[in-house]
Formats: sequence, C-alpha cells, structure tokens
Amino acid sequence: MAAAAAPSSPCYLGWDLSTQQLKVVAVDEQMTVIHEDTINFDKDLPEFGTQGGVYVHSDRLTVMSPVLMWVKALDMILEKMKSSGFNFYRVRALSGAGQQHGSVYWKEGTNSVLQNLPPDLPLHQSLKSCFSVSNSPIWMDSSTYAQCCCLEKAVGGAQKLAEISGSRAYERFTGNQIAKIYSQNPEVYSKTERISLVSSFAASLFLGSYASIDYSDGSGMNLLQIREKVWSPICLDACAPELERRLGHPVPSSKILGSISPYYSKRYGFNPDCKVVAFTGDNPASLAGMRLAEGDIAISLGTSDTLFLWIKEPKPALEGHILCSPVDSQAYMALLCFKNGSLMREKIRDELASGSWKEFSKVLSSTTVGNDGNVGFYFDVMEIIPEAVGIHRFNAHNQRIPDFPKEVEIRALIEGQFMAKRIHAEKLGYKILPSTRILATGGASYNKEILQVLSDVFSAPVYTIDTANSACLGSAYRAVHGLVAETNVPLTDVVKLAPGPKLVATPTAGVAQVYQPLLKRYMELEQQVLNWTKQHHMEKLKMRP
Ligand code: 5FX
Repeated sequence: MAAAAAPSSPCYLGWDLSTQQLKVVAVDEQMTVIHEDTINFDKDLPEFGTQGGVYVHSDRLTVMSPVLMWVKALDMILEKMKSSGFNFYRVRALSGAGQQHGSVYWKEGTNSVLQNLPPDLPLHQSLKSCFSVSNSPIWMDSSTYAQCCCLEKAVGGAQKLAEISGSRAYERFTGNQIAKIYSQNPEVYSKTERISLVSSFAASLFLGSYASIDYSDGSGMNLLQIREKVWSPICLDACAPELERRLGHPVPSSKILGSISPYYSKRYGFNPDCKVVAFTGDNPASLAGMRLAEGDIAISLGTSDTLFLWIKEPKPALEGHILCSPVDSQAYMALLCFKNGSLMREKIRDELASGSWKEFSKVLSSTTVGNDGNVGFYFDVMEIIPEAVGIHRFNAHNQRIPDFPKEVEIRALIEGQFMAKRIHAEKLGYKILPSTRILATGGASYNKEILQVLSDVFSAPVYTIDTANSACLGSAYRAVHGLVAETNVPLTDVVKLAPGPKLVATPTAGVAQVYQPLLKRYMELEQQVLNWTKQHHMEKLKMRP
C-alpha cells in the first residue's frame, strides 16, 4: 500500500472513459501535460472479448459494453501509474468525461459498497455483484425505435420533445434506453437503485458514492429540460416509473461533488483533500479542451465524428442536438454526431491502403480537389445524420456506379464525410465567415492530408491542439476550473497558460468554386440515398417515417 508522499507542486487529472479506451492526463499549474496513460479495452482486457470496446448483437442494432471491463480498466491504469512512480499526493482535483448516452445500472444496496471499498482489493473485485445490468447499453445502440415513438407521442411530437430536451427522440439517448430495459425486464429495473451515465458512473468510482449527473451530459438523455435544467416530469413518466429517484439531482457541470474516496488515499496515496469535479460527456469535455470560442467550429474525428458549436440561444430542431454548455451556465452547445467516423476510414484504409495511414495519405494527396465530380456515401452502419445506410457511389453525371478506382474511393470517402458535416452545420444555421476557425481533434487530426481536405471543403483554416485527446485535456482543465468556478471566473481565464491551437491547414486557392456546386449535388444525392434506405431498410431497421 502506498504511503502518502510529501506534498509537491500540485497537478490535476483528466479522465476519459471512451468507447475503445480509458485514458488519463495530468497537467501541472502551467497547464503542461506531465503524464498520460491509456488502457485499450480489446488489447489490455482480452478476457472480455470486446471488439472496439463493444459487443454488437447479431441484430446489428443492439450495442453494449461490459461494465466490469470499465471498472477493471480503472484498476489497471491506476496500478500502471503507481508503478511508473506517479505521485498521486500532488493531485488537487480531478474530473473526467465519458462516452455520451451510455448507462450503468447499480443494484439495490450498492451505495454502501461504494462507501466502504476495502483498500486491499481492486475495485472490480469489490464491485463484481453490484450491477443489475452487466452489459451497459452505449451510444452506438439503435435498438429503441419503439421507445422513441412512445416518448415523442407522450410529449406531443418530435419538435415538442426537441424544445423540451434539446433533441427529438434518438435511439441512443438514455431515456429511451432506460425505457427499453424497464419494458423488457421490469424485475431488473425494480432492483436498480441508481442509474448513472458513463460519466457519472466514473465519477462515482472516485467519489465512493453515487455521483450526480451534470447538466451538459444530462442533456443527452431526452429527459432534461435544457432551459430550466430540471428533469422533465412528462419525459420521466413516459420512460419508466419512479425514475427521478433513480437518477438523483442533476448538477452544474463545474460543481465539486466532494473529496476523493478514502479508498484511493489508502491504496494509491492520493491526498484525502483531492476534489472530484462533476464528470461530463466526451463531446462537452472536448469543447472545454479546445477552449472553443463563439464563432469557432470544432470537429472531433474519433470513433464517431462529431461537430460542435458554441451557441447563446438554443433553437432545437429535428436534426442535431442542443446541450447545456459544460463551461458556461448561460450558454449552450450544438452537437451533430456522425456514427461512421474512424471505423469507416480504417475499413477503407485496410481494404485499399494495406492498413497504412501513410499510404492512404499519399493516395489522398495525389488526387484532385472535387474528385472529378465523383461523390460517395460510406455508411457501414446506420448513420445518424442522415438516417441512411450502405455504400453509394455516383459519377459526375449523378449515375450510380458499383465501384471507384482506389484513389477515387479514398478521396470520395474523405470529401464526402466533410461535405456532410458542412451541409448539416449550415442547416443548423451556422455561417462560415472570413474569421471562422475550424478546431480539429481526435485520432484523425494527426493526419495532415485529411485536414487539408477539411480545410478545402469548409474554405476555412484548420487548427489543432497539442494533444489529439481533447476530452481528457478538457477534463483536466475542468478540474482546475471547478476549484474556482463558484466565483464566476471563466474557464478560459484559468487555463490561459495552456498552449494555443496551431494552424495546420489553409484552403487551397480556388477551392470554393469547386465545392459550391459539389456541395449542392451532395445534398441532392444524399436525398436519393435517404430514399433508397427507406425503400430497402424501412421494415428491417424500423426507421421512423
Ligand atoms: C454524441 O452524441 C455521441 O453519441 C458520440 O459522440 C459519443 O459521445 C461517443 F463517445
């Protein structure tokens, strides 16, 4: 057992419990990253047999992750840090992020187990019988069509639900997931004492008791009234009985939830006074990590691709999501999520570029802007925006064709992914101005050739921050900010020592003329792809009309 080390200069931890990995960064008072660690679920925890951190059911709609794998990953990463000599006593505060929408079901009586964790045992041993649902539904799940219809009906339609909760009913949103568990397994639901999001679940592990859900991640549930920041009684009632007591009270995202559980002081040598600041969703945490300012557009190129904007006045629509801002109690963030992100890019890379990013990038940069009018749609799994599936290729005359040559395919994939993002951001009311900056993050933000296409399609400069892992960094920033947030100091003031974003790509001369007509065509072809999906998959995938 680690004895408390002598205090030295403080540091702050930021965690990210994402789909494929558990990650942590430590920053010092100058906001310099002093430590990073990762546990990869597939590689480091092979006993759970996940692929990409998840189990995909044979119906292709149900997607889950084993909750004990997440707990074991935390044990592992802390042990790894301890053996590398990391001084836990320095940590003044920690916060974290989780993949959004996923949910964890704690069995009756578990809070007292959390409050009395024996320091000589790893967490996964103490918590092994604490979950009423052992495989947690996650954001990739789209099996709750029936529950979405019920919820929209109960509140008076999709637009009404969007006005209340920031989004129309989405299959992956937590309220619908809870409703499915309740309707299929009322016994399991009745034995559930508390329901956490992935973010508040991770916070609970550090706090040693059930942690509150924060407003920002709470906005991804179809249950929170985003303006009043309280649970919506009508939405709760439509999903499951006595849900409010199972969710606890939502809290501001910058709230200090309490001090770290004595378990961590005794086992790892944390200072007992280390504060746990509310955890939030990975996209809100990325917004903090990138220090997004009004007018900027952030694009995260991860397992899912997401695009987010800082907004003052929420205008929820039938497409996209409005979430409470994680860093400013008066503001909101708009979020668009595209499911076929890096997994799709990796698939094409493996098929056409022998699994090598270098080769992929070489081919990409050898092709011309606009791809000679060839356009492709690459939706390996049912996309969120647009609700379409399949691979669709069109030549310059808008004729469907079965194949593209390798280099056309690679450019069609990347250009198509970015054209979709621009079109749907503009549909949300976003205008690209001469001052627009695109802030890119996530795995693919290391790839200069991909970022060049992004810059060209948007006709705007692209910046990146030092680490591609903005959710982790944002969580560390939020830990620093949490200590002073009550005095209304903005996050940007607290982290102003952090290195600013770096310019990595500027638009190629003349690209705007190429993309203007191409974007228009992409939009029209997207409608064809949507119609095709409706004809071919309506029955099988139970799409909403
Ligand atoms: C956002 O709405 C999403 O569903 C995804 O970006 C998840 O947060 C990925 F973790």
